[in-house]
Parts: sequence; structure tokens; C-alpha cells
Amino acid sequence: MENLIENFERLYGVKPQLKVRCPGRVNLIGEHIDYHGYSVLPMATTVSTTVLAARNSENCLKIANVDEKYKSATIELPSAWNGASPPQWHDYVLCGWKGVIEKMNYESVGIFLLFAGDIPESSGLSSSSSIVCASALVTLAIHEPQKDIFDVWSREQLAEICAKSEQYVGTQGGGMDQAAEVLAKEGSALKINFNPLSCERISLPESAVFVVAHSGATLNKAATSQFNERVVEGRIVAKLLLKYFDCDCSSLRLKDVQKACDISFEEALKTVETFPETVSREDVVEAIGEENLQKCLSANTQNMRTFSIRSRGRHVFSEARRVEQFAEACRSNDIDAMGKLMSESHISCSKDYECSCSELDDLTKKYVDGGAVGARLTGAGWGGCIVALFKSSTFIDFDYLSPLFVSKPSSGIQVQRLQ
Ligand code: ADP
Ligand code: NG1
Ligand code: MG
Repeated sequence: MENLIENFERLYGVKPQLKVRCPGRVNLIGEHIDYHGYSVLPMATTVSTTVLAARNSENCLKIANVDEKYKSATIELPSAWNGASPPQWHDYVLCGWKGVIEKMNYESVGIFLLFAGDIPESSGLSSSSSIVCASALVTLAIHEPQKDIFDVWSREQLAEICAKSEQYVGTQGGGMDQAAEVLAKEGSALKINFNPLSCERISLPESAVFVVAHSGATLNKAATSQFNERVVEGRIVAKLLLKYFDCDCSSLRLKDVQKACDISFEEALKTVETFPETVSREDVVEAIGEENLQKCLSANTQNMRTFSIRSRGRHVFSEARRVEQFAEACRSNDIDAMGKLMSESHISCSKDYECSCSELDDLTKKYVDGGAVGARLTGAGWGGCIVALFKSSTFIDFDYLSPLFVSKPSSGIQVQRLQ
């Protein structure tokens, strides 16, 4: 930390006024269902992003990183920045900044910013949201120098603004990452519920040990279309369910549609089994109409020709049910049940949602063979990390498994005024 302050002073010639630290997150279960409105169950990590900041009179945002891999950027103010896809790293900073400026209608002031982080990037631990949330909180604190920031906005408000503003990089994610990183409290995982955003603290069994390991593969979600393709396919499932049950619902989220159709998870699962595995674009237009298809598509999925339907629906409904079962297993200290649900979740991600890769599949298997009671990919997938659950009484061969870290539920974003 002392080094970071020295770095800041050397770079900008002034002392930092603010420090914000934002964790990453490990999702224990509930993958690719937040954007359909279903609850998820992550914990915040000890690895985090730290940013130092001070107001400047140069009428620009100066954005720098201690890691030279991330090039510095200067944004003159006022700025017409309105998103970037694919993004450079500083675009994540601008997401958080713009979310706050827009919401509060601030006349933006110049800010010096210096970032440092140890969350492995593009690895499912949500390094991206950590930058977005840190940037948003810094922006709010710089524009409200006299106030306790969480009197200006609640943590829920901050998380919701950040979830929305991260979409400026093009990914149509839900709000899990920002909520986990902003709302977390040390010592417990969170069950996050959406619309409205709320969270329950989930105590993890004392003898549960969560180990995070890296598969070696990575994927920047905003640089490719896989993520949004899955979002689109889920929306088409939503439209098909509404047609099947002859119901109306303006939302494209499966949870809202499930509610509108008044069906249980079991009925939803039974119904998607009657849908075709894949459908052509022409089939979709015939079933739901061109206008509805356009509502489902996003900027980078305009050219999709085929859509997987049955298996995507199966993943979302079964995963949403597993989150409820996992929360229950935590409450009853049933580590075996927790592990079984995690492994089932991985299979569902891999086979039905096709968001795994051979490196992740091999690593989960290696961990289960090495004594884990369950293991799964964490985050969006297509590379990145797994999370594996062990019982503390089990011997863990760290040399053989070479994990990144043992994950302890950490606290959410924190801000400190330095002067
Ligand atoms: P993740 O699963 O880590 O959130 P994303 O693909 O959503 O993966 O975001 C990764 C992007 O976040 C990187 O390509 C980079 O632009 C940015 N990023 C991550 N860590 C840092 C860091 N320490 N400093 C600057 N930018 C970072
Ligand atoms: P990561 O792993 O950070 O790219 C993404 C989404 C989440 C969620 C998960 C999959 C963003 C910012 N994050 O996380 O909302 O959908 O994938 O469960 O879009
Ligand atoms: Mg991300």
C-alpha cells in the first residue's frame, strides 16, 4: 500500500485523497441465471482491486495502472464516451464513472486514478466488475467530498448502477458480480436475489473448504459473442414458453416468464423437453415473429442463424433449482449434498449450456479424483477458474492440485478518505 501511494505521488505530483478496495467474487453455484432473474450464491474474494484517486484541475480523467500491461489513458472532459465493444481495460473504468455521472447528473470534475489488482483477469472471478465498482465508488466519493458515501447511495443502489453500467462494454450480464462485490460481508457467502436486489447471508459449514484453481485458459467475455448468444437463446426459450402456455409477459427473463405462466420448476423442465434441441432463425421467426426475435437479439448477435433451445432451458431451470437446494444444504451443514450439487452444476454448464472447455472439465475431474466432494467452473466459463469443495478432515494434496487460493468469504467494497 505504501508503494502504491508513492507510485501515485510520483505519477501525478499530488497526494491521493481516496482509496477504494473492491474484491472479486467466486460463484459457488448459480451460473448464467442472474440475467434471467434467478438467485445466485457467490462469496467475495480476498484478491481485490485497489484504486487511489485525487481530484485534479486539468479537466480530464487520467487513468493509470501499476501493471504496465495496462496502458494509461487520458479522457478529456466533458466526454462523449458512450461505451466500447470490445473494450480496452480503461473502458471498464469509464463504465463505473459514467454510471455515476449520469445517475447524479454531475458536472464531471477531473480525477487522477491509479489502479492495482491481483484478481486473475478473464478467469471467472469478476476482475471486470471489481474495476467497474471501484471506479463508480471513487467517482461518487470525489463528487461528494463532504459526505459519507453510503448515506448518498445504499450499497444496493451502487450495485444496481454498476450492473447496468458494465453493459457499456457490450455484455448483457445480470447483476451477480457487482452485487457480490458491493454487498458482501466478511465471514459469509451471499444468496443474492434480484428485482428488487436483496441478499441473505449464508453461513458456510465450518468444515467446508473452498479451493479455487485455474484451468490455464482465459476468455475476455466482452471481446467475443458467446456470452450474449446464451442470453439470446434463453430469451427465445422465454418467448416459446409464453406461446406454449398462451401467456403474456413483457419481460424476456425466464423467472418473470415462469411466474407469468404460473409453473413450477418441474413443469418448466418438463415443457422445455418438448422443445426442439436446435432451431433455425426461420423456425424462430415462424414461432414468435420477427419483431419478437429482434427483441431477443443484441448488437453482437444480429447474425445468429441457429439457436440451441432445449438444453439451454434445461440448464437455467435446473440451475435455479440447485441454488435453492444448495442454500438449504448450507443451512443444514450437509457438505456432501453441497458438493453433489456443485458437480451437477458443472455437468449442466458443460453439457447443456456449453460454457465449459476441456481444460475446465479436466481440472474439475482432477479435483474430484483428488478428494473434493464436488467441483465446478465458476463465473461465465469458457476458461478461467474452478471452485472445489473439500471437507477440512480430508487430506488436500496442494502440490498435486496446485490451487490458486483457498477462498474465505471476504468483505465487500470499502472506501477510505486519506486527507
Ligand atoms: P472476469 O471474469 O475476470 O471478469 P472479463 O472478461 O469480464 O473477465 O474481464 C476481464 C477484463 O478486465 C480484462 O480484459 C481487462 O480489460 C480488465 N481487467 C482485469 N483485471 C485488471 C487489472 N488488474 N487492471 C486493469 N484491467 C483489468
Ligand atoms: P464473469 O465471469 O465476471 O464474466 C459473467 C456475468 C455475470 C454472470 C456470469 C455467469 C457480467 C459483468 N458478469 O461473469 O453477470 O452472468 O457471467 O454466471 O456480465
Ligand atoms: Mg467479468
